Amino acid sequence: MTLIAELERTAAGFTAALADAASVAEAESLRNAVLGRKGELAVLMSRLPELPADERPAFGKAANAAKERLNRLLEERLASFKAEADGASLSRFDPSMPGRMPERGSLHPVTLVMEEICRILNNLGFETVDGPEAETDFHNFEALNFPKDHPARDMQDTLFLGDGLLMRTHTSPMQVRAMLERKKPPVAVIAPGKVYRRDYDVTHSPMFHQVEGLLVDDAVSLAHLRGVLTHLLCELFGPDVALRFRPSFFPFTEPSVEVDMSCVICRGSGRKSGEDACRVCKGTGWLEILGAGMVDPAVFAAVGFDPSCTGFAFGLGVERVAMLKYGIDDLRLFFENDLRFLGRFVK
Ligand code: 2U9
Repeated sequence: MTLIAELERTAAGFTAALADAASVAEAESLRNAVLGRKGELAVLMSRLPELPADERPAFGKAANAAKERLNRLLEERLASFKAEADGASLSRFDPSMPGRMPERGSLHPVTLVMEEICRILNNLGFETVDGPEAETDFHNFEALNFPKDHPARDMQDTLFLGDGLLMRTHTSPMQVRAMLERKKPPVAVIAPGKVYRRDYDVTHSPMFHQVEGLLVDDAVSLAHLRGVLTHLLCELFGPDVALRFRPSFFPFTEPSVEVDMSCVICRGSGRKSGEDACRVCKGTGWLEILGAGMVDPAVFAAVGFDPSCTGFAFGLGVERVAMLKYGIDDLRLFFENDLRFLGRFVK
């Protein structure tokens, strides 16, 4: 068979096989076998010297033309495979299916409760203040009348950062800063935020949240404190909540009180009888909810206020309020970030 006849036979074979190819892979293997570097066409072209010199240009031209034509046919076939695949995936698209809804985020229960406490107190006229979480000994302890040897200043209780800084152990330093900035009464501020202690067990987290309040003015009394706290707790837990003040001690307040509220579960009844005793208040009818007192004159002196001015202050733990409000019995749930838990607090 002449070389030119072999060329024609190869081209015809390629065209027929391409028409029969059932997949991209089959078409690609044909490309290799016929058009590849060591394919049938390359072999035919390498036999050019077998021809008489005057027939060589015509054969070269025919071989190049065949190569171009077969390449074009192959590209067209590959394009038709792709179009078929696109069409098939389009036919699997069902426009009547409902869309996939993106998951909605929600605020953390601690944030929700902290914002609610702030809203209630802002409505009474308290202004929210902010401040650094890394504090000085002066703002966190000294100005708040903590003696130099107070156990809270111990390495065991406070996270020290070096360079004279520590992680604030309460939100009070923000109120110290507010008094230093305002220079004199009146001061009516609340300080919400994170606080840190070297404490870690089932009922303590090294980071938790507080909201503290401070009112400094002429003739502020424990009665004003009681009025503000009654309003706050009734707004948070319902209008029938009763309050009880018990004597306590804090370096920064004198007198100091622990504030109890009537149990939100048994509504103060305690259900004292044996088996049936309320598990939340343990049958006492009361729950410890916050600490408070009249600002110690030593605090006023430390920030340059007239030590004869009067003021009350209070502080509450936000996680504790959230646990009682939502009936959560394990503090650790707040810090595990399990979406099954967090997703239950969508406003
Ligand atoms: C200034 C002066 C006094 C804030 C107060 C408490 C009492 C208190 C605790 C409640 C639960 C902290 O989260 S907790 O462990 N707080 O008992 N806090 S009086 O007194 C201040 C604050 C600022 C300048």
